[in-house]
Amino acid sequence: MTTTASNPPAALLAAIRDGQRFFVTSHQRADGDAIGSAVAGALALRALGKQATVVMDAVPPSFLQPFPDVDAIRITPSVDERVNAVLVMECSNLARCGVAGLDRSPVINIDHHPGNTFYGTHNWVDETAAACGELVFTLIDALGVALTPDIATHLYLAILTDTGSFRFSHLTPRTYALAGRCVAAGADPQWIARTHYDSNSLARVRIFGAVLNDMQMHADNRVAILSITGDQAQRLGGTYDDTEGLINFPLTVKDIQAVAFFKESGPDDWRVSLRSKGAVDTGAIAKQFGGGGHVNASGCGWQGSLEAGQATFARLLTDAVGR
Ligand SMILES: [Mn+2]
Repeated sequence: MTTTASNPPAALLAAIRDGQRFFVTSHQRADGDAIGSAVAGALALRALGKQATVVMDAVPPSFLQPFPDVDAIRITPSVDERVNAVLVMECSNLARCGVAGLDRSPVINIDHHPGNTFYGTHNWVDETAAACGELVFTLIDALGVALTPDIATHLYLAILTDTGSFRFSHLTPRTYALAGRCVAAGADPQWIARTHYDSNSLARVRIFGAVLNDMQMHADNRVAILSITGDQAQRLGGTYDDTEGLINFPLTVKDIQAVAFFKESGPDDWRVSLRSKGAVDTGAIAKQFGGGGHVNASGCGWQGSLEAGQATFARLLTDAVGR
């Protein structure tokens, strides 16, 4: 395991040092690493006396809005201006940012995702980083920018959320050292965690309760099938947005190896999300129905009754988890 991530390429650093006007962006459906990396990067550029505007395609989710300077993000489907460079954080390809016109300017690609397509004029991709925020931290050090409480807050947010609160892979002594430096510079771990995580709406909690209560179990409790209709979500005071992350919850049960979640998208028309642990391949199942994804996370459509869909996916997932 490496304990030190790579350093930014010299040409990338020079492009930043020599430039005056920048856009900074990240991926659609922004998460803590996307916002933390982008805003920390922009704040650091401004500390160097440069102009830096964060541009994104949509307003960030409510639990990210209280973080410093998030209200200054320019929300737009496209940009016309040319700038000296666009810093693209956390995007394995440029289309993922959802803002058109950024490729009018030189692109600086900073990412830690496998499968990055090296679409930038300058590319810095390091899969050993636990968060893109780790790379941004290294970049800020290389630029000689001192951590302010606001920059530290965003870098800590990026690291905290992309590591699943220090639970996932790629955690190294370096991750903790950087988090420690954020706290020393004024990031408040309790405020950041509470603001990000304790943000559920009442409707979301009620929807989780109702869907989990109706969960069907198969294969000796190793396969779980969930479902919800638009009417149900509405009756509980929410929308499908409130089901974000719900599918991962059954996997916190030790014995459950695979989960399917049906969401009604029309009469006899369902969106099916699949999740699994270990080698249980949900991607191969999704592919049979014209969908796709990875081994542990995939999705597809189902045309037919809910009952028939539940039976079909219960059988396929039971086969997948094995006897
Ligand atoms: Mn990330």
